[in-house]
Amino acid sequence: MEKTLTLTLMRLFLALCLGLPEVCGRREDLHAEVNAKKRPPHASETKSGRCSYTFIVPQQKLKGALCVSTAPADAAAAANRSEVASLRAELGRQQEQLEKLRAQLEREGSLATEVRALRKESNSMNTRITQLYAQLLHEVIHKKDQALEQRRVENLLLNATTQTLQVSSNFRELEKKYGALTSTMTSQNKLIASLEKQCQCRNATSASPVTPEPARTQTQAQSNYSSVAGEMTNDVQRDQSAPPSQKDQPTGRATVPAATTASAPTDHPFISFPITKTPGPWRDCQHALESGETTSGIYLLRPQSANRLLQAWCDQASAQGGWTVIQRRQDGSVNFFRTWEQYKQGFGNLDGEYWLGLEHLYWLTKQTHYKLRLALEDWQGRQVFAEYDSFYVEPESDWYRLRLGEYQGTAGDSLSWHNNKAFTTLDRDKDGYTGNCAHYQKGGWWYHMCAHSNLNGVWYRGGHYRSRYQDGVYWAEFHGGSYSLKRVSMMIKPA
Ligand SMILES: [Ca+2]
Repeated sequence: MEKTLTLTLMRLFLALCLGLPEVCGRREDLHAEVNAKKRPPHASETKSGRCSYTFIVPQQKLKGALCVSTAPADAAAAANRSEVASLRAELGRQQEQLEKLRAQLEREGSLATEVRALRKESNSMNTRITQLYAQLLHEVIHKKDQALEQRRVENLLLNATTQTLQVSSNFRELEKKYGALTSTMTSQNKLIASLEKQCQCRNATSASPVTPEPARTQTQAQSNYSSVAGEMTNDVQRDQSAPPSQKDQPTGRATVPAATTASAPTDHPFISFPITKTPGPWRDCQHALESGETTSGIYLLRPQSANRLLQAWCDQASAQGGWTVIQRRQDGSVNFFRTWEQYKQGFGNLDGEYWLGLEHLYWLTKQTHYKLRLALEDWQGRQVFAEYDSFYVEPESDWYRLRLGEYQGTAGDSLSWHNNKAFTTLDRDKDGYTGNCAHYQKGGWWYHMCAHSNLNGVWYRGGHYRSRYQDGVYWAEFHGGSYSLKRVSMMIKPA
């Protein structure tokens, strides 16, 4: 009886196992083993594998035979096995699918990382592109500016080139004109020289010869002026309108033999002066005045620290006296269109028209502080003056450059414009003009570009003159540049 119950319980357990495939899968072998070990041989065992139904009944005393049908249970087990197999296959498939999905997921994960990295890279690239764009923009603007600047410079260069060409063509034209004028002047000089020769021949043949202008001299001072018929030093500057007559000559002046005057033409002035008023020598005319020499005349001077004697006209009457005359014009008797060497040493007649000489001027004004006075007179007898409170000239190495102080006077200031200018003569061009001012103004002066005053110019008779150039003896502030003054003198005195 107990054996039967145990069997029933075993079957029930088996049925439960089959109902749960996973448990059953594992338990089946165990069940088989249990069956093999514990189940005693039984009559119903012969039909094992076929039982499929289990009935649980209350424990009671069985009477009669117990019949258990096993056939349906076997069929169910078989079905369960096939189901298990199919489930297993399904599980396998699902596991396989799961593996695939995992692999895919892994792939996608790495892909996502890659995408993120790419995105990051793209962002940085965008930033860089923005930067580069800004840089490019800046460069484009800068290049535009540069191009504009270049165009501007090119235009300037073009303008400058055009101007240069124009100036050079103008210069060439002027050069041509200058050449033509020079040749005209040369031919005129030649003509004048030949006319003078003809004139001299006629005078020699005539019974009563007229003393030629260059031959006149004075009793006190020997004339050193002569009309040397040189190319540039002839009488170009002489007033041609009316030659000086006998009445222009100072009274009491005797005509000396030609052997001592006209036959001895020289550029060196003031040589062998026979008589001076007093023994001297004086430092200057102020020194003579202070020593009691109160009459105007020729005095012998020796500037301090200068190993040279010179003579000059002392004006002891005008403006308290003591004036050393350094230049005088009054009758056009002396040619002032001279060379550098002549302006350096001086020329003319000490009691007439003369130029004291730049070298003398240098040594005189080196002694002390001098002032300059210019006395001017027009053809109506009107007299004016200009004074400069300081005056000296630099040495020859600096072309006797003019150094002038403050102006005062009644003539107007026509010399300050020449201050600090070098001296220029026909053969030494030191002026600020492209050509030589001395050629146009026909004198020697501290020319600038060219002159507001030209006291060494051509002495024209009568005031207003007609000439191609402003070459008269003029003081621009007094009657302008086309009026040639009658009397002019320049003199110096210690300030
Ligand atoms: Ca010049």
